[in-house]
Amino acid sequence: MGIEIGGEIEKVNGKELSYNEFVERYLSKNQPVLLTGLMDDWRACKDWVTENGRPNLRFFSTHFGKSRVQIADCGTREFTDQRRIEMTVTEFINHWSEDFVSDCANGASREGSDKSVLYLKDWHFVKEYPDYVAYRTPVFFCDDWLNLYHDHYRMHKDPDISCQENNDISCSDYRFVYMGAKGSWTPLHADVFRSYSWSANVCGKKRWLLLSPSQNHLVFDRHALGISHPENLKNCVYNILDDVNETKFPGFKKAIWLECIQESNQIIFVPSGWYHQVHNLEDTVSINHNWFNAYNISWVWNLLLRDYEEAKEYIEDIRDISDDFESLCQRNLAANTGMNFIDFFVFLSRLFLANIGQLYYPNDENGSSSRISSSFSQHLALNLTSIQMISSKMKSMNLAGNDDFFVDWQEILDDPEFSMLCVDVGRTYQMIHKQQIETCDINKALIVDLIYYSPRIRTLKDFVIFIDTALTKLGISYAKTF
Ligand SMILES: O=C(O)CCC(=O)C(=O)O
Repeated sequence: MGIEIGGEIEKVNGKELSYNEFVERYLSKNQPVLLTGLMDDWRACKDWVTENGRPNLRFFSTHFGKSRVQIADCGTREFTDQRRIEMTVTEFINHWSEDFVSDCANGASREGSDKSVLYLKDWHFVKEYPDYVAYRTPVFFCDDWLNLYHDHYRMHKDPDISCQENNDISCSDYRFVYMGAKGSWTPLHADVFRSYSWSANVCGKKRWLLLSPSQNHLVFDRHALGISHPENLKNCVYNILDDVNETKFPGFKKAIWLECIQESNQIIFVPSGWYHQVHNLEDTVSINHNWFNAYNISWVWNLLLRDYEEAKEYIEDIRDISDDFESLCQRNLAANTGMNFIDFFVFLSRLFLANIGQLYYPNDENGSSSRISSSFSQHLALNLTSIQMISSKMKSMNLAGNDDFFVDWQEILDDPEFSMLCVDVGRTYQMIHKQQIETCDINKALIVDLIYYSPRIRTLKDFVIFIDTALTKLGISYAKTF
């Protein structure tokens, strides 16, 4: 049973696209696009590629060979993913080169060989080599709350839960390098936190198959059909190009896929919640980021809510004998999803303060109207109102254990990491909107006023009241796209 391809992903010259056009046509509509012309000056495109356009394996081995990385064995399934092993970059490259030499000698293609194709995935290259500037993130993808936040904080505090490998690099960010020989591939999935992703081919060629979220129910097993949250049952097709069992997945044959052949120097934007499967048609090196912002933060919250319901259902039978059932649910949620409600609340609080800090000083001096019309201010207003919307949704859940939603503003504001987050947030939106704005002492301005009337936020209700008051003070009631 083959799959039905309904069309191709639109291809656009990124040099001829403005930021606002990208937002309007793709980001806010959650539509994929293939972008060209955005990698011309990347160091990675020179250093990592040989003259004949192949991955420069020797360069990787010489300069980054000692890094320990995650390698997927593409021939072995483990639950919903491929089996992972850890090795050094040099070990991985030796394996890759040996395959290449023996295949050339036998005149055989690697696809036909018995040996499993290995695929280096999720290498936190930027965190590990911050001084080697391999690339600059294109402006379209810079409004990235996930990585801005991870540059200063961890999403979940307890390292036993949040990060199985328990090492700083592997918990650090969502900026990755992928490297794999022809034939390596990634099974069907939707991205972590239902984030957006972008993926740039430094060299090689990939085949992407994407499914619109409106058809997600078709790739889940028959028990999920007709249920409001089909993904809860977790039985998703693993390889859409395999013989998919029609009895188990009766909806699968109705799915209509979008296809994209991505060449080198092209970047694909994968929107939130789009299931996708990816095949390397040639030896390929790519860079990819996961990210979210005001446009898809509701996807993150919806996933968290769904995973929370699932965590709760899973231990429902011990509710009566559990001292603190809600805490247990939150613990399991953090373990399974990478964050829980409290983490998300702290994340939203810090982001809210960092955004409002950009608007606060000038408005305090001049009144709100002088700046709120600019695209820079509009963007911040959009961020703030999206956080307001999500916080109100969280509040309406009336969660037990609400006392855990405790944020000490003073502590946040006194934290040097927060000052740095504010600087990064300011720089990001100034860069996106090409604005030069005087920097100000955000901490002092905020402490004087915001803290005055709200030193402690004990409940989500307090938080929502605080947000509403702060937005009213700034004259922000509704933010449209800019
Ligand atoms: O390039 C790949 O193999 C997979 C990348 C991917 O799935 C993603 O960026 O979300």
